[in-house]
Amino acid sequence: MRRTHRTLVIVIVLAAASSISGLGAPADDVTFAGQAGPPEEPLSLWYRQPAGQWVEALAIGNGRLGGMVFGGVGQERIQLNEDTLWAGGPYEPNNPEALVALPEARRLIFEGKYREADRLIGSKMMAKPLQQMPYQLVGDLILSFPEEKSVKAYRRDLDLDTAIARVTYASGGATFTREVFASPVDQVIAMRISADRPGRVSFTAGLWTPQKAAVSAEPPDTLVMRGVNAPARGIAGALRFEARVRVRAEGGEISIEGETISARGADSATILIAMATSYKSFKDVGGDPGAVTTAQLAAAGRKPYEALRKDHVAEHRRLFRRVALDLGTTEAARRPTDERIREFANSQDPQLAALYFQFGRYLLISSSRPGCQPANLQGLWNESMSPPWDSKYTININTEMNYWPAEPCNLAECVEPLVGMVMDLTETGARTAKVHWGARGWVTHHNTDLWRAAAPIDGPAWGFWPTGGAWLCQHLWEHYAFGGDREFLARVYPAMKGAALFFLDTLVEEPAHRWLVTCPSLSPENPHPGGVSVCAGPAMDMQILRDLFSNTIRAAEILGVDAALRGELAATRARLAPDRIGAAGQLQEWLEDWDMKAPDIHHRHVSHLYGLFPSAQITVRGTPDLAAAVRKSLEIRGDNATGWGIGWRLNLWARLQDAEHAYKILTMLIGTERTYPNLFDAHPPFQIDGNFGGTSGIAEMLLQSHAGEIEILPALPKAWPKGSVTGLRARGGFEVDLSWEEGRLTTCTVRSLSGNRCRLRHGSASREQDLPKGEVLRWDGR
Ligand code: FUC
Repeated sequence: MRRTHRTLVIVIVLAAASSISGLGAPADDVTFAGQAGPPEEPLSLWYRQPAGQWVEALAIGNGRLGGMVFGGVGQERIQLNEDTLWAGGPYEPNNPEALVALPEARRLIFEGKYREADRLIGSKMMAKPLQQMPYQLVGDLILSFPEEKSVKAYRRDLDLDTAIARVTYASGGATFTREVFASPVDQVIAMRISADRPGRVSFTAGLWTPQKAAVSAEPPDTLVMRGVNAPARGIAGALRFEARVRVRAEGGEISIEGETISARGADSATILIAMATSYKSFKDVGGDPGAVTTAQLAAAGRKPYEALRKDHVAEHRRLFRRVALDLGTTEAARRPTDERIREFANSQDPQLAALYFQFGRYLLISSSRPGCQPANLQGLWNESMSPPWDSKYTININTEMNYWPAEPCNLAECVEPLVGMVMDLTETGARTAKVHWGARGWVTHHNTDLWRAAAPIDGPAWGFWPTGGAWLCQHLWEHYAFGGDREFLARVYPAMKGAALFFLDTLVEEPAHRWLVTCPSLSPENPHPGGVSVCAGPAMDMQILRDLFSNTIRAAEILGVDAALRGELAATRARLAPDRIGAAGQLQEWLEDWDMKAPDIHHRHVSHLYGLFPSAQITVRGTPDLAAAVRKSLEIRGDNATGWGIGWRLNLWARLQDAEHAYKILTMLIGTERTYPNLFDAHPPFQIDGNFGGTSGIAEMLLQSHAGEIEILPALPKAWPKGSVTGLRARGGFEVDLSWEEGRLTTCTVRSLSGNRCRLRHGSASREQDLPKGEVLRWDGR
């Protein structure tokens, strides 16, 4: 549905779009007239003005290549990323001094001398260098268009169903359209610039980068940027990279001027961008980015634009269309996305929640396809040489949160890059386990990077946490729990076993109860009343290890291996410190009842609540006392937090099955404080985990499957009285479609993918039956 153009005139003077080009581009100083209506596809982000800031630009990606599309009229900027362009090269961060200090650090902690322990750990037991390598950018493609004084009906949008960003406007009697997408099929970013009148397409294309690189033109139609990556923290850059841009015009002329290419008087033009680095693996940088980009550009160049577009859309839809969500729609849905975000908390706009949900799925498809790097703190999209927290992998919550929606939201193959990273870490983390802890198996602390560094970084308050790898292993098990792929389990079992062996070797007995605990460790980033974070046996570690040991035992049983190890793991599991309820009725974060005395009781992390979500050790029906303690802890902590902190709270309230509280948290997430105009999550600054936590949380409100049964509409808020969802996945190998009216289930359809017994619950009603593979069960919840 297109809104008829109104005569109302809005005037927006844009800030100069960019000061970086040096391409003689006119700054956008354009009058915007004649309001554009919404795009036809309701799953679109759209705006009536170009992006002024990076967090207004629209993200495209094929898992490996990323682009941020600004949509300026006089100047288009497409900020470019390639997911292996990080600083540094293969390096060894392990510190041989660490192991010598380990017994003393443990003694100090068990004697309650936490500050002394912190000092010792800080001086002797951290990685060298103390920080890892940052993720960086390729640069910008800048297109300078002829000067425009005034344009009409300007609109830019991102259609989530086609994964195509678009800019349209009218000027001088012609309507101009730009389309841009990152093709997972042809491994290029493709852009088409067209006008509905012949001969009207003219522009100059150039490349800019802050990297050490040179741009040159290769006749007749190609720009090439060749560079080397940056050093960081004393580690030399070891990568070469190349970006190649080809401009093709239909009609008109193409010419090369210096390091730019111009199209003049064309009917339309197609721009193809290929990018690659010499990265082959965390220990091999011997790739040939020139050969790769040349071949990719040649292959893509042989296909007509329409064929590139068609293949891209089909591949995107193969994943994207597996899940459809309808929460109802209102007039608000016809407004531009930035306005809707501003008003979400006070408007009736259920479709924005559905859009946010699908945007999270879109982001995962766009930043984490098989064969690529996993989604980092910013997914794939980064415009800085020194981004916040280096845009790495923070494993004490952020990386895991990125992957929470993958299995339930039917994007299981998007986990593959994470699995690949875990398998790499079994190698680098084995060195760290040996050098830092004198242990078998492998370990990863709270961060890693492209080079899979596994040693503790930053400082003891953040980095001295040995449980990161164990948490990542949860995703290996969940992939099996949802998909039932025995071959996959056999492939990843060595990683689970190795993670478990590390803890068999490093758990120590604490003096008070003789429980087995991690030490030194910490409850992620939260200082306790001892004034520092380092401690023994925080609740989160114990919960993660219960999962790791249980999953490893189950996997070994399924695969019929390691009988003796199973026994050892079960015996050790039984001796881990249990979850405990403190004097305030809260779930204790530490071995001691410190929660109410901790310096920051509203801390953003809620690590000890891992047991409720993402784990299933605590459930509302199975362990009601512990679930009540989690609720108490959440109340004490408060609702407000960083973007991901709110995302985690959303999932927790959904698991507590408190629909209205979950919804309240969702309104905090989808509001201007935690969501930028382009729907990116605001920590702030931009961090993508909150997007994924939000998508996962909405799924958890509609369907849960962690407690041995599929629970339908466990946390449906009043704001969504009528709706439907298709294609959600449940553990045990099921795909579920639901619809509801007046807040009550009308139909539920369960498809069996693995032939397991199916247990359903809706409120107090339940149903249980065998469901052979391929068969479908329909239930109305009564
Ligand atoms: C953890 C969090 C911070 C931030 C960083 C990337 O350290 O505590 O809030 O998200 O990761």
